[in-house]
Amino acid sequence: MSKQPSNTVFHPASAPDFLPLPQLRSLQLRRLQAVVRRAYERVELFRQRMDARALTPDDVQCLEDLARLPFAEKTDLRDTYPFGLFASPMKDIVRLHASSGTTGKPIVVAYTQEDLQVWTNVMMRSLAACGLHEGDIIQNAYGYGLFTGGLGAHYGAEALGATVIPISGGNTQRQLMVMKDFGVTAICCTPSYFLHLIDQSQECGVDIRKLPLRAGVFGAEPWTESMRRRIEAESGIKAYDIYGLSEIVGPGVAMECQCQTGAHIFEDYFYPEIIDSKTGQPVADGEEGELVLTTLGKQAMPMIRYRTRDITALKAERCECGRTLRRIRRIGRRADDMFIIRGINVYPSQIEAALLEVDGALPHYQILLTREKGLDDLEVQVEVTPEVFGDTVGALEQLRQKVNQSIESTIGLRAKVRLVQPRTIKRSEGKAVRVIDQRKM
Ligand code: DLL
Repeated sequence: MSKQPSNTVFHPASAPDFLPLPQLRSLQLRRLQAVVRRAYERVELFRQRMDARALTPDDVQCLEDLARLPFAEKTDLRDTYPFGLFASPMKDIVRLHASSGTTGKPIVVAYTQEDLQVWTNVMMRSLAACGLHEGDIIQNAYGYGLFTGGLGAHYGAEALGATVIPISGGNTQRQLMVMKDFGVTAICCTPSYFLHLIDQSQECGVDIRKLPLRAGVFGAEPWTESMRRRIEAESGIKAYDIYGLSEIVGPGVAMECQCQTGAHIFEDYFYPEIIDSKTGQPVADGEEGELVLTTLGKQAMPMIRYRTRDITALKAERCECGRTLRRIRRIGRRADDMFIIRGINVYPSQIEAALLEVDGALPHYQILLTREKGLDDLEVQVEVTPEVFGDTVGALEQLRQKVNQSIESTIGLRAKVRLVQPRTIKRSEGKAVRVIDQRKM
């Protein structure tokens, strides 16, 4: 079967993507005023921070006034764990998701019915933006569960009228069988997992280029233009970038259109700013900095000026597709030490916390990230006390297993654990080098 050209007829759900700018800006202002009021009236942390600056919701008279409000950060979610930032009573909250915190505890995010509708709407518009529509068969290989990827893409695809295969992540052979046998036309997963599928397809005797698959909706981790070129050349599909984060909604904060020149932010629901991550001041137009997002339609957990730590730049110039929504440049790095492996966010501090749980392990460790056949591997090297090292092989193996379990129960991923003698890991004179990332993009 030959690959169908992508549909360039716009889906009716995409109408807000094309709002004339004056209309979009006034909608944003109305929504901003409402969300600031909601956060101020219902969330202690926002109220206290605004009071400390002698600000009230009435001080937001124009979009520029947003810059006067205080930032919110990941640590705020940790400090108010689990439900301290909720602006709705539990009876109105219909869904919880969670994502990695900076230490052992996850961060929890909440949705009302209305929030789920907004999320479904932006995900539907995301899929429509890359030319998907009714009749498409979408293999959703994002993980279902606390991670927002699976259910986010699922609801959006159903609302679009596409056929969803909720296969979730993993089980590569089954993924390839389903892709071939069910006539899948689009896939949602992390870009690295798709590379793995490409690698394995040859061994499984499947030629993806000959399948009807024509689009991939790839995100949840950084990837590069060269990775896009490789994916497209080796599979014959179009690879699109989707961006999002749990704290704001999940996937569907921004999505590339068929021009593939940066992801359009769904600005009617998420207001972007770019700041210098050291000073907190806005950067000049088009300059690189940290993306800060404000939710304009969130009920259960409004976020005002949330510092994403993702480094990008805003492109204000009009895209050829005609969307009035600004675009973000591809996110290549973060302002903190979080890394993403197999779509899971991990902070070195989580691994450190897991190590410190185990007697005999020392807080000297290094994390090695590698990629083989498109699949990420995580190795943790950790020093152990001289007593343990002098002990029997059995005792050492037992300790290795304990460390392994502790890491797995903290980050939800299995790591390769290597126990090493004290003072093996190179000490740094400045900041310890915790992560060595040898993955090639
Ligand atoms: O990764 C939501 C998502 C699911 C996005 C599926 C796209 C597709 P979190 O687990 O909270 O949420 O992780 C959010 O992942 O702050 C970025 O650092 C990174 N990230 C997400 N999408 C991209 C992307 C989901 N397209 C964190 N490019 C974010 C680069 C991305 N980094």
